This record gives sequence, C-alpha cells and structure tokens, in this order.
Amino acid sequence: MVRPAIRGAARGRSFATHTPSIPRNYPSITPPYPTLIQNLNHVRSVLKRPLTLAEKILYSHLHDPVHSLGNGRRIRGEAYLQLKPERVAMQDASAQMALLQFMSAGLDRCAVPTSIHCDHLIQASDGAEADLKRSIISNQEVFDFLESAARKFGIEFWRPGSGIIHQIVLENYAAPGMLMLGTDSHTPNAGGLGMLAIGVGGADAVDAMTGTPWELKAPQIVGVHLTGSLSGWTTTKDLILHLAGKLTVRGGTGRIIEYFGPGVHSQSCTGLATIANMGAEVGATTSTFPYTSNMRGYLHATGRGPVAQAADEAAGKGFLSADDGAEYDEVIEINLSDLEPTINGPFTPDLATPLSKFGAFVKEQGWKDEMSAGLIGSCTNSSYEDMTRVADLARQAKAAGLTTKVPFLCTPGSEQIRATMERDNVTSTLQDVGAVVLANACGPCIGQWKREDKKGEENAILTSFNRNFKSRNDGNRYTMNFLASPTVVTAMAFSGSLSFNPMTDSLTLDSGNRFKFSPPSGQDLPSTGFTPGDTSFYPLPTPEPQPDAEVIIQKDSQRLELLEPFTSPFNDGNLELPPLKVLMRVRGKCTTDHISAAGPWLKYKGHLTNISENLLITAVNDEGGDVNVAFDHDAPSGITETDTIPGVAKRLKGRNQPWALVVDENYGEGSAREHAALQPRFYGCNLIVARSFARIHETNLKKQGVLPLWFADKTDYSRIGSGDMIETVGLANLLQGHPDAIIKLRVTNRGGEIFEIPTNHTMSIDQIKWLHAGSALNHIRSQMK
Ligand code: MIC
Ligand code: SF4
Repeated sequence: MVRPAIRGAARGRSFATHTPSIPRNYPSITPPYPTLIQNLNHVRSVLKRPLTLAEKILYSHLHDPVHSLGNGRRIRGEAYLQLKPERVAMQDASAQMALLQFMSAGLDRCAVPTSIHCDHLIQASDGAEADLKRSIISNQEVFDFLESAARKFGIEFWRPGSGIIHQIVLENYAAPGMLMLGTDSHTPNAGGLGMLAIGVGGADAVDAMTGTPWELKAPQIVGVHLTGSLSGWTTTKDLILHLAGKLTVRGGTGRIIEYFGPGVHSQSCTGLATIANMGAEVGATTSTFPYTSNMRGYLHATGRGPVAQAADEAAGKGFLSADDGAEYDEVIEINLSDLEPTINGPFTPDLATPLSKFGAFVKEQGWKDEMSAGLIGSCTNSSYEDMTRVADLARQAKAAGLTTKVPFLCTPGSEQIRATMERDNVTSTLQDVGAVVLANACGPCIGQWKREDKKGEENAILTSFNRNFKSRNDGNRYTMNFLASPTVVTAMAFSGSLSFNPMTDSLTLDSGNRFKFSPPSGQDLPSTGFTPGDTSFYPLPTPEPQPDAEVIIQKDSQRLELLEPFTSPFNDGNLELPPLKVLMRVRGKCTTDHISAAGPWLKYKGHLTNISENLLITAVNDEGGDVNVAFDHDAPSGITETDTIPGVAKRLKGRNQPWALVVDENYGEGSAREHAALQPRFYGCNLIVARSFARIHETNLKKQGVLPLWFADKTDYSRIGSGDMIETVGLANLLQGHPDAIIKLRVTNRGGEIFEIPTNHTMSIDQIKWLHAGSALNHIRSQMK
C-alpha cells in the first residue's frame, strides 16, 4: 500500500514572505552541557593536562572516560574511543542501506534523534520546479520507503526540496560542543558551529541508532592558527583550497583539524562551515572551531536563541574552546592577509593554483582557454553570504549590460536559503544575468546534471563544489572540474575564459568600453531575518515512533532489496581466511566514486544486487592500464579470459571462489559511500591489501567483514597480480583476540612461486569481532539475542 506521500513538494514556490517559523524541540537540539562538563571533569582527573577543543568534545562523549583514557597511556593516534554521539543525520542515497541494516537489528525506535534528508536523488535539468516534480515521481518508491521507515522509527523526515543535508543540519541541528554522525563524508560541515560532526558509513550510523558505543581511533589533532584577515576577493573557500594544496588528499587522515587564533573570530559561521566541509577533501576525521560571537548570531538568526544561551553558559565554563597551553600534534600557521583566491583541479581537489597563476597554468597544460559552464551552490557554498556576494557581482555586471557567457547554474542549499534569496531579490538578480536556479538539492554535484552539451568532449567547468573527481558532475570523463569560490566562478562565467582574472582583468563591452568588477561584498545574515519558505517540506521535531506503521518496500522492486546477512568465512572453525584469488591490482587513485559510481547508479542505492553491477567500473587495472578490464585466468574454454571487473567478480562468486584485491594509495578516498564496501563483499571479496586506505572506507570494509591490510613494504604492491592465490598467516592469532598479532600473506603466484609478505593492520578488539562474525551487523545481532 502506498500512502500519498511527498506530494507537497510539487507545490508552488511563491509564498516566501509571511510563513510560520520552523517548529523546534529545544531539548532535542541542545547538547546536554551539564553532563558533558561533568564528564569533562572526570576526563581532566585522568589526563591532567591542558586539552584542545576537539579533545574536550570527543572525550566528554565517551561512554566511560576513566576506562578509555586511563593508565596514563598515549591517547591520540593510539587509543580506541567508545563514543556516544548525540544525533544522526542521513541523506537519501545512504539512508537506504543504513535503514535496511537498522531494520535487521529488530529495534522499534532510534536510540538518538535521527533525521533523513532527501537531496541526492533530485535531478538538475530544467530548473527547480520541473526537476523536483519529475524526480519525486521517478524516485517515488524510494521516498515512500524512507518516509515510511521514518514514521515507524520516529525519524525526522526532510522531504525532497527541503535542501541538502549539511545545510539543513547547520540551520537546524548543529550546536557548539555537540558530537554527531552523518552518513555522508561532508557531515563535518556542521563544524562551522563549533562541534564535531563526523562522516561515517551506514553501519556506523546504525551503532548510534541502536545505542551501541561508536568506536573511533582517537585522532591526532592538527592546530591551524589563523591570523590576519581576509579581504577583497578572498574567502574562506580560498583558505581551504589553499590548505588542501598544502596537506594533499591524504594529509588529514586520522586527524581532526582544529582552527584557532584571532582569524577564526572574524569569519561568519557559514564561512567556517565551508572550511569544515572541505576538510573531507584532505581526509580529515572532522574540523572544528572555538565558539564565536558569529556562531551565536547565526543560532539566533536561525531561531535557536535558547541553544545560543546554553552555549554561552557552557563557553563561560571553558567547554567551547581549547585550554591555554593545549598541545597540538602539528601546528600550521596561516596569515589570512597573505591568501589569494585559489582554483583547485582538475580531477583532484588538492591541485591548488593561485588565481594569479591560473591562466599561465592552463596555457602550460595546453588546455583550451575556455570555460564551458559555471556552477555555484551545493552543500559547501550556498550560504546567504555566498549568494549575496555573488548577487553583488551580478548587479555590477547587469549595470554594465553583461550577461554570463556560459551556462550558469545555481543550487541553493536549503528551502530557507532559497526563499530568503527570493524575498531579498537575490534570485531575480542572478536570473537577470542568465542564471538557472535548480532545486534545493545536490543535483550537478553528484552527477544528476542532465547536461546536453560537450558529451565526450574535453571541456572545463568551474564550480564552487567540494569534489572534482573524473566523470562526477556530467558523467563525461573529459570534463575538467575546477573548484573555486562562488564569486570567482561567477565573475569568470561573464568572461567564459579560464585565463580571466577578475581581480586584475577587464571585459570589453559592446560599446567598446572596458568593465572591471569591484571586489564583491555581501551580508553574513539577512537583515530582516530568514524566511523558512515552504514549511510543508519540514518534519515535525522528534516525532514519536509508530511501531504499527508498515515499512513500504514494493514486491519485486528494482530499487530496494532486503539485505541478506553475509556469511562468516570462519563458520567452519578455521581461523585463517580460505585461499583467495586475486581479482586485480588497482592502479593509482581509486576513490569511492571509482569503486561505486554515482550518477545513473544512484537509483540502485537500496538494491545491492543491482548496484553491484557498477563495481570498480572506472578503476584502472595495473596489469595493462585499462579501465574496467579484469582477467579470469580460470575461464573455461569457450569463455573469454577478459571481462569487465564486475563481470569477473560475478564469475568468481558463481564458482564460490572468495577473492582479494590489491590496491594503491589512499584507497577509498572521497566519500562515506558504504556501497563501496558492501559491493565487493557481496561478490565474495574477503581481503583488500593496500598501500594505504582512506579512513571512512577502511572502517566501512571492516564493518562489512572485509579484512583491510596495509603493505608493510609498499613495493610489495607490484609483486602480487591477478590470478595469484593468497592465504593469510597469523590471522587466527588476531581472531583469538590479540590485536597485536602480525599477519602475513602467503602468495602463490601464477608461475607457482610461493613467497610471504608482511602486512600491518588497524583492527581493534571490537573490529576483530565483526570480522569473525562476518560483519558488524551479524555481531550486533548476536549480542541482542
Ligand atoms: C558525495 O559527495 O560523494 C556524496 C554522494 O555525498 C557521498 C555520499 C554517498 O555516496 O552516499 C559522500 O560524500 O559521502
Ligand atoms: Fe550533496 Fe555534493 Fe554535498 Fe555530497 S558534496 S552532500 S553530493 S552537495
């Protein structure tokens, strides 16, 4: 039975002014400061040293501070922390698997307040209204599933059109000193409000939702000391683009970035959120900032005065900033006055070029000096401040008689931003110069852009998004996506050329006169307050679970499939993995986008069998250098030895032959997408050995019962090839509860040569139990019996 769900979304969008405010349940959105401060006192009695802000927030959320931190041992980078997050947020693409896993745990409510946000499945094609209508229809059964599960378990359900998860979290749930989990790698965006918000896979979210302690290896803390001030064209986006260039996509792994110093206090709260958002691009666990008066202002402006008041009190007790003398594992100094606008890319977010050198860089590379589209907005940069700064440029250009030279698309981050932009004539100003305003959703950022031009052609787009991996936005692997601030993207869209530097160059008008932009100016917060827009998109706060409600999954659905528990490879009592066939050696950058592509595949996020057809389809095979090519050395006669990667994976599954992958550096970089772990496991992968792993992905693999091992000697990577057999030596010792166990791999290569290679691992005592059980969920289930 399908309830008439989610129809309100297609409603007109013209009532932006006199609308009621967003309903709130303050206790559910205010961190329990008195308890946290009391916990912190316990922590202090054990640690007896000045603490960083990140440590305060993290350790005050420990289940048992004394036990976790005791014995005076080193914590950061070593201890495993058992944490109690206060809240969970999930987006529609990842929520499907998370809920399917939560449902199999058999509980009737979530242990912490939880929200679902419908944002990833909305297309970007003809403009907001038409796109939203069409996307609701084409994803109806998924939205019905999510909404019905939300109703059953008491989850706040943000309808399609309400906005992008991270913007909504910042506007509604984030609060200084809070610890929350989100099933999306850009969850750290909420750090803009001085909290720790951590991106995880669905199975980790299920820990928090079932009240199981959530485990995190205590990160190291990097301090970034900000002095000076930003001016002119330079924004907080440029700060993080610059830092990404310095740290690279691996520099933040296993670390929290904590900003401090006078430069923090001069930034708007949403500007800080942009910085925190893109901490994901350097692999950081999360990023945070001390409580500032701009955060207080933002809480008031978004209708959360009581939260601000509680935060003020907590700040007065020293909870919301670092102690004097707190030590960081590394300190990076940045003088904001020295920064200049920066453009990063293509194909990786850490290739940073200062704007003044960008034209020369484009020339050196031999690329056409042409920009083919400009896109602004997304969860990274769609604040009121961003939009009013951009509108200032549009106003200047309009007065000079200019319109954008290339398609110019704008995705507002939330319904509240959209409605406020509309009320304050920001939208009309952008439209006047040619902008198309898309639905409040991820849209082009996640490959939902139905782009009709430049198919298969090399071309360059500029976006204010956070991520720029190949094929991500329009499915064209030759589209080079350069990341920049919304103002730089906008100004360049009026020129259409990549070498245009709006700070120094001018444009020729039809009259023959020259026009030069003045540095943009905007407003942090709307002077007449935000307007919530269409409140039918919004949920009631903390709804009561309805245990009798049915979770809607249509029979024979191609979009949703109940999950079958994975079988443990140790069920026969043998504590080493069975002999594994190496499927392939993956070369170079292999992000979660390569392992489980998005775009057209987003529709199968709730159907493991169907989505697994995309396994590693854009990965490069190191043997031969081809994309999506693998070798089946045991192919029976009459069957080709070469097939696609999912093709060979399926053949191995069909033969009940468990397998392994050999992979390169920072494997699984990018997102929290747990499909990238579920899919190989589904086809029978038990082990992945890497030069290094990205944090969230490594945990996702462990959760699904895949053993991640690190080459002790990275040159061993090239000694193993497809078709080789691998056996584990020493795993039994680990499984018997010895996290210090050393695991070696005994390789029998295709020539019959046998050799052993040493590896390292990061398995904690609890993670060993997941591996043993075949998955974390199997383990949780066995504990609940
Ligand atoms: C992304 O930006 O890559 C995504 C799509 O938001 C992902 C989540 C997903 O794949 O479900 C992320 O960042 O975690
Ligand atoms: Fe959505 Fe893009 Fe943000 Fe991911 S990075 S949440 S796809 S807007």
